[in-house]
Amino acid sequence: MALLFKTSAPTAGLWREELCRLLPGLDFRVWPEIGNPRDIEVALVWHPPAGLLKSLPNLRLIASLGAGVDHLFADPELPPDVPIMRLVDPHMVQAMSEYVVLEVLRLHRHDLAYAAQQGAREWREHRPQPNAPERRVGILGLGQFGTDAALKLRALGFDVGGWSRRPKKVEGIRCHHGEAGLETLLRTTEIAVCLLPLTPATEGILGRRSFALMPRGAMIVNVGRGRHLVEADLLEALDSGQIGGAVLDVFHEEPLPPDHPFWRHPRIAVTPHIAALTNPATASAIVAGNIRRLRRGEALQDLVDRAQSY
Ligand code: OXD
Repeated sequence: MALLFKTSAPTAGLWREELCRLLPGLDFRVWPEIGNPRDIEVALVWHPPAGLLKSLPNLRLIASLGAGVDHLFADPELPPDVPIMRLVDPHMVQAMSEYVVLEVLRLHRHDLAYAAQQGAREWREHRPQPNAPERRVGILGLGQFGTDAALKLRALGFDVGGWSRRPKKVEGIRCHHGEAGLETLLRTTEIAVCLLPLTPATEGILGRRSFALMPRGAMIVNVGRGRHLVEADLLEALDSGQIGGAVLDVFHEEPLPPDHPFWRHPRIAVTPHIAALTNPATASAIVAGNIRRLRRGEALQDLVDRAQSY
């Protein structure tokens, strides 16, 4: 069986080593050295060029190199009948929660303002400083990532609410769903964390309308996708004071262009899409598990629901 690997990250060597150890005899090919396209049965990819997957006539599994699969749905020629798996790796869930907890704490404790003050050698307290139980955090997206982050914030004492498209129950978390639920959550959210998948229904969800529903001075953390956020609306809401600060890990254009206003904005913190990096050492076992199931004709795990685009 041949597997085609494609990403711009320099991880091909690590993946080859791990997957060939777990699946002896695997024919591991790295794009663009495809060889005979008829040999490829599995594509393990991140942002494949449009049309690449369609050009592999015997493809039986498309595996995303990350948790998100929007990069696959961006291909207008995505083969309609090949199963797609997303990476659901507990290592990434843990990494994402570390990032979310860190950034929520930074916003909660006025850390962006104190960092700016240090640069200006300014000694000034920001008040009020609520304690965690008085701070309402809203998690948009209660999948594996959102639920884990919500529970870890709850364990720190925050008052945590969450929103999902369909009804969900998470112990200790105020759970909301649907359009009306989103409005209710936003009205009570001082720090919103976006952990949603990017779909036509969630694109632009962090925009003027949502910002207006949130209490004045509310803050946001975006670890979903750049296109969840309407960038011009955020700048406007920061200028007006409706939004008090933002931590952004994902952007419309990545890398973020050097002249982008977010780089120098005093109330925006930028990180380069590192919230939860794929770890070949742990993720390879998950991909290998599905390849074994594929070989044995068993049901595959972590499959994407094409109708929902995630
Ligand atoms: C992912 C990502 O989807 O890193 O895994 O964005």
